[in-house]
Amino acid sequence: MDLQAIRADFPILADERYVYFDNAATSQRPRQVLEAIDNFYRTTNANPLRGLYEWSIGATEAYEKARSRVARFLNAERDEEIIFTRNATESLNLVAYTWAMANVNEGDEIVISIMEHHSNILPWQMVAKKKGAVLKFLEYDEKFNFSDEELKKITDKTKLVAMTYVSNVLGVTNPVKKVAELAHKVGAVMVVDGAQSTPHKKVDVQDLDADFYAFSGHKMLGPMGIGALYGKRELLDAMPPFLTGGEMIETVTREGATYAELPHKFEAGTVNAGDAVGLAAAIDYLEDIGFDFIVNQENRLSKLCLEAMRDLPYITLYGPLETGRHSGIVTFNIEGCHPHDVSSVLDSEHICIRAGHHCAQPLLQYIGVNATARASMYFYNTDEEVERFVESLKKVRGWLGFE
Ligand code: 7TS
Repeated sequence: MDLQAIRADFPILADERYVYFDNAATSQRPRQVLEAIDNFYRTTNANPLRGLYEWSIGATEAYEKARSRVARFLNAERDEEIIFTRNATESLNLVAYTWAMANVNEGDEIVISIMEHHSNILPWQMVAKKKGAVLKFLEYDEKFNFSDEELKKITDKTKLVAMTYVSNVLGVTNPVKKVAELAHKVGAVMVVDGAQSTPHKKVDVQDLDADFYAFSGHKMLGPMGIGALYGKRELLDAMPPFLTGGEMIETVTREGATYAELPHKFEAGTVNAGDAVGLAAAIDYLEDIGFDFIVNQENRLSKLCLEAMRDLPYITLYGPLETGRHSGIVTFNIEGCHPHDVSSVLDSEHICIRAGHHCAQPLLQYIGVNATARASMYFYNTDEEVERFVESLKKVRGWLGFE
């Protein structure tokens, strides 16, 4: 695979002054995705799912083709198990407001992990509060694993288990398939937050036996404003709608309404067809590159980065020692320097990283820090960029007056 040819597909990467290491926040987009969106609006645009004329029918077809593409990508059994949303956050809220509000009751328990992004914490806190349920946290051990003892928090009282497949701070992959099995043994549903896994690994929702799987398009080369929720059909069918209004109905009278079949029951209002088409193009691109290449490249870059950083005595690294467990994510602090200052110094060298709590405050409290810096690499990043990043890191303490 020719990395320079891959980079040439990404217009923004042509400006080589910049090193973009904030891919866990959002990825960059190749021209194939930009062109697919552009082409939709130039040639196919009309309001999908309602018009009876050629353009509207074309827009509907493009939208439904994109849904099929997502279904195939995740190995969903049926297209109607894919609900388009704005992002992973909306997908998780959909499950909370519909399935959970209808099925979680007083005294029931919801189990999540301490590693969750706020988007996979707050919806469950809301449900627990409204329903008088108990929210429990699974804590990981010194090797970043959940022990069998810890997993015993999943009990007969558990109604729902939610866990991120890949952590946006530690980069580790969690055993969601095993946890789904434990959840199912006690009759609970398993919600997987796939925001950080879908960009980096082949996902098979049937193999994982996830009941729900949420992800965002923008972290995997797609546009912002489109994501999806996979849900098993029997569950989605039995759930009440989330948002109500146009397009999600069958009939409406003065007194009430009956709802449309799946997936439209969960897609109220004019849908985001242009970005769904962009997401399908992103999936085509990722599959053309292949997840073997993506995983190898991320692991190689993580290794290079971690090995260089380990030699710097003033750096604390968070996450496993094994370089192959990082999914391109390297989280760290520099002794005496606030991560915001680290990020600002790096910015002056055009190096883009994230600093702060990464929307995972309970995790940072568990680690015992208020904030960290985070470099997150994707398959289009290069060894030279890692070297530039590490060289700049070596200057940070000097610039901040420590040396
Ligand atoms: N879940 C995880 C594990 C995430 O990393 C993120 C975003 C979300 C959910 C929410 O995704 P959204 O597209 O709905 O916003 N994570 C990050 C991050 O690490 N830096 O910026 C956003």
